[in-house]
Amino acid sequence: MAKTIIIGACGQIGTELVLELRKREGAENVLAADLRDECPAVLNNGPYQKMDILDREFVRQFIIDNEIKTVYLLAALLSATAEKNPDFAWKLNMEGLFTILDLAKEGHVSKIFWPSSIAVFGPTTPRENTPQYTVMEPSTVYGISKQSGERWCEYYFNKFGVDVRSIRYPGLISYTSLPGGGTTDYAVDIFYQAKLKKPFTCFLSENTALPMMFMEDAIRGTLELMSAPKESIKVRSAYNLSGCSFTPAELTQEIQKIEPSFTINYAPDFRQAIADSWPKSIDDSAARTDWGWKENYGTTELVNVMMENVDTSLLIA
Ligand code: NAD
Ligand code: AKB
Repeated sequence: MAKTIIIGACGQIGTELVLELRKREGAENVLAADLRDECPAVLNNGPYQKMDILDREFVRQFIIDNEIKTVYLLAALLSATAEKNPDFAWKLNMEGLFTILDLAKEGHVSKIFWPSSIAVFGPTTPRENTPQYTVMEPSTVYGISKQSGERWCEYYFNKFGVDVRSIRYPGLISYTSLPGGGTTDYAVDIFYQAKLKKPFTCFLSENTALPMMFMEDAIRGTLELMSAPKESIKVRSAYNLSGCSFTPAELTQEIQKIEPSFTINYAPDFRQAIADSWPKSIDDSAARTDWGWKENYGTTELVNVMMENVDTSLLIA
């Protein structure tokens, strides 16, 4: 079995992606790598390597020496954190991508997954049912880095035949690890407060609709895209992918069906402007046609599974 590495493995997506890949490919074949000295206990069932994606020479040598053939590059600053440190966000979100694309161009790596985001869209994009191909003028440094990354992925595929695949993830909702600094994080944080039976203060206004997805759907979609035959992948920038779409008020109503005493108040901050520049819902017909994407979780299913599984001890871990 050829080896696979997940760089940025200790984050919200990485944790669940590593666990699922280890189930499928065997724990010893799936390397988790991240900046941290040690990985979280949940990833102790397989190999871990401390790695800074910005250390180009170390990353190159490690991947070549270990004959790693598939790379999932997840390390990045997300939208809210990136706005606080735009120079570093640009550096982190772009330099690592070139390191991995170049390894594939030179023939060391055979397949890459690099995630894009709904942040590639901007205030001039049609916001309802946002098409795969449309106006894209992102207004955040995060969105600019994801849009540029998409263009470079497509370029490396067209010029050098690099097999790089990507998804424009919506906001991802999960309970295994906490989110890492995005504009959609409220839709995870809210469940911890509901479970603690505390009121929740939302940093977005009540009618802000955003595309969202339960993590299990996102991981399954990612692995379906990665195992699809090369010929069926028609989009080499990144695929739109839709799960569900809701506002904070709608999410609250669903939570109140399970926890009737739950209350929310609204104190929009700088993240409101970011959310206002993003789509409300996504047209993902290209992913459905090309490689058979279909979501399993709507808003009600997502709320049920989150309320059942959120473990508030993660907040102090
Ligand atoms: P996260 O912030 O939870 O995790 C990122 C991980 O990368 C962290 O464990 C961090 O320690 C690690 N990291 C940071 N700098 C690093 C470096 N220099 N070298 C190695 N590791 C480093 O992020 P996430 O939510 O898991 O997102 C992963 C990817 O998916 C990102 O590219 C993000 O833009 C994209 N994405 C996420 C979402 C979402 O809702 N979570 C939505 C759209 C796109
Ligand atoms: C964020 O809010 O930054 C991420 C994303 C949608 O890319 N969750």
